[in-house]
Amino acid sequence: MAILDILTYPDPRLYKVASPVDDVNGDIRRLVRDMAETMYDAPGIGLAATQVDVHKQVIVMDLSEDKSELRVFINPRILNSCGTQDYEEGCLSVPGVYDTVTRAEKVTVEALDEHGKPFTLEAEGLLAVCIQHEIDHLLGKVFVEYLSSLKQSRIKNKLKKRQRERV
Ligand code: GNR
Ligand code: NI
Repeated sequence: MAILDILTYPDPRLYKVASPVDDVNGDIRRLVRDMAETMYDAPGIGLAATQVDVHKQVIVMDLSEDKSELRVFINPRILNSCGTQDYEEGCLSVPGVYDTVTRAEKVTVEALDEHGKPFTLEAEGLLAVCIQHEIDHLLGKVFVEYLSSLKQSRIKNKLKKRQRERV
């Protein structure tokens, strides 16, 4: 197992579009395990492979309090969505920034699990928010892109300044 480095916005690698996984093999299962360890260590409730600079359609998520409900989504597709909800989002790639995003209230998602087995899940509330947030990462999109351009440039400047100070 390994804890992977998480890319920080506005790293250009966060804008890459992930490719579908064509074979859910041992390498993918190792990636899933490392991503889960990285997510729990951060700690966060979700992580997309894009955030660890692997541009494959792999997501891990766990909304439980005790790390007991790991969910894996490989090649996820939203089949249906309805309604809207506002949620104050954060992102491990945008540390210290929280802001409200409007997304669908309910989504039906189809994906493969870590054994390559297809499943369909109907999600609402925070689970639906998290699925949409992670699928956006696979499409090269970070949640701050839903905010005003003024807020986006302030966030970019803040994070760039912080990175300069850390080196
Ligand atoms: O840990 C996370 N918390 C969170 C809170 C509200 C909405 C979305 C998220 S996902 C985030 C982890 C992350 O950055 N995943 O990409
Ligand atoms: Ni994120």
